[in-house]
Amino acid sequence: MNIKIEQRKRVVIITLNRPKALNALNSELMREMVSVMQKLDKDPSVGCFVITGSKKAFAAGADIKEMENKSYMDMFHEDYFAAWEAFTAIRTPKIAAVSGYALGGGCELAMMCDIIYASNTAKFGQPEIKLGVIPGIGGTQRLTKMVGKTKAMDLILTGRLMNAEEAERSGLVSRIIPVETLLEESVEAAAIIASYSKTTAMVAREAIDRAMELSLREGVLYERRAFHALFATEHQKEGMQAFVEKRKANFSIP
Ligand code: CO8
Repeated sequence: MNIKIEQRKRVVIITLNRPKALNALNSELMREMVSVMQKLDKDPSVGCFVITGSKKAFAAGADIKEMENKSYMDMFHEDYFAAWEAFTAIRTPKIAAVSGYALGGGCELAMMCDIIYASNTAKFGQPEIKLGVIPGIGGTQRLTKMVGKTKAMDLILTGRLMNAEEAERSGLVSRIIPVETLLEESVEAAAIIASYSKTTAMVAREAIDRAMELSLREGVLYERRAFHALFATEHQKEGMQAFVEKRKANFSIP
């Protein structure tokens, strides 16, 4: 296995584990990760994922050695890396806990998660231009939406790396956490998310993701309909009753 999986109560930690290749993302790793997460996505006891790497590297990109000798026809017929689409379709919330290098496909993997926490040592970049290619797992699109056109152009055209402070300032990263406590604090945040209704969290993240795609008017309508739909759940009843009765809500009901 190219990943390690650990469950802590309702949080599943997935650690990329190809240390000799700085966690470069090859096809095998991608298949393992997607298949494990697809199964756990359906498990009501799993409320949040934390995806992490090592101190030195979250992931130093797609595996250059695997790609090096491929032809256009190989890439096209394999639809190389299209399976990462299945990763984005996983509906359980996902936190990327990034330490060290998050480059190329590594930065793109972090951006396919819902939240990015970075350690003070994190370095983000899309240096594909140095290899004669461009980002291929959504980098030109997601980075542009997250940090804006001029910063995305700067990063992708120069191939330079961005430290954690700049990444937070640019809106790519939501918190910077000391490297020693990155995983623990990320798991704590994941446990908070996982303590709420999984249904509600799924609906919330879907609504936020719509903001990347829809006009404001359509997005607000989508949100309102999703809000209405939550009144069909026991979790809305429990959450509101608990508030009125001045007690903690119990979202472990099915
Ligand atoms: N792929 C394969 N192996 C890698 C990768 C990688 N992306 N990154 C590092 N490694 C390997 C090195 O080859 C080396 O292996 P070995 O010991 O066998 O020589 C080992 O990891 C350690 O790496 P370094 O010795 O280079 O370590 P340094 O600390 O000196 O440098 C860096 C660390 C700066 C991260 C450096 O390794 C580096 O620049 N790596 C490449 C970064 C990069 O260019 N990433 C983008 C990859 S392309 C990509 O992600 C495109 C995605 C789109 C594809 C989808 C198509 C549809």
